[in-house]
Amino acid sequence: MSLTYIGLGSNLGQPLAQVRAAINELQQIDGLKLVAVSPLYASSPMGPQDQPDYINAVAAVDTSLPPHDLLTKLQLLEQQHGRQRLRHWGERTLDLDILLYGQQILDDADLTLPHPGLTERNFVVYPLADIAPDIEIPGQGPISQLITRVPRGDLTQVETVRL
Ligand code: ROI
Repeated sequence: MSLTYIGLGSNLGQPLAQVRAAINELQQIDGLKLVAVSPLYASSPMGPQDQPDYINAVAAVDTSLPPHDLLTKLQLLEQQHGRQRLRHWGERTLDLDILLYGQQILDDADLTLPHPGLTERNFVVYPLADIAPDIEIPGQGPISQLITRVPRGDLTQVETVRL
């Protein structure tokens, strides 16, 4: 089993409901056990500003699925949410990103681990630190260090999640 972290994001079609539903659906995936979920946050868009605010969270899952199998399952879940991606760095119904897969470093056509955006995104770094305050990001250092370089900005906690 590998401890992995998944980033959740939505800014279309009732984002709060999308993310809540996705958390429940993650628990239905065979070979995956949800270990922890950060609070849900509202965040202003990174990228074009003429799009709605996002709801973001990070989930910790223990999984027996290899990285690419996990990716396939997550992409299926995105599609079940009628995933729309209207433009590059634009709005989306549901985005599920593998942020970290154990301490694995990987870079191929489909998957880069750790996730390349991880270290500069407030909506990833803060929720990750909520549930993994002692984690070491492979090639980057401890999260406690990273967080000092990423301003919290207008990231706002919306609700906590009970498992
Ligand atoms: N901005 C925020 N705040 N949250 C996201 O999840 C998010 N996802 C993206 C881009 C378009 C980069 N901006 C985002 O993919």
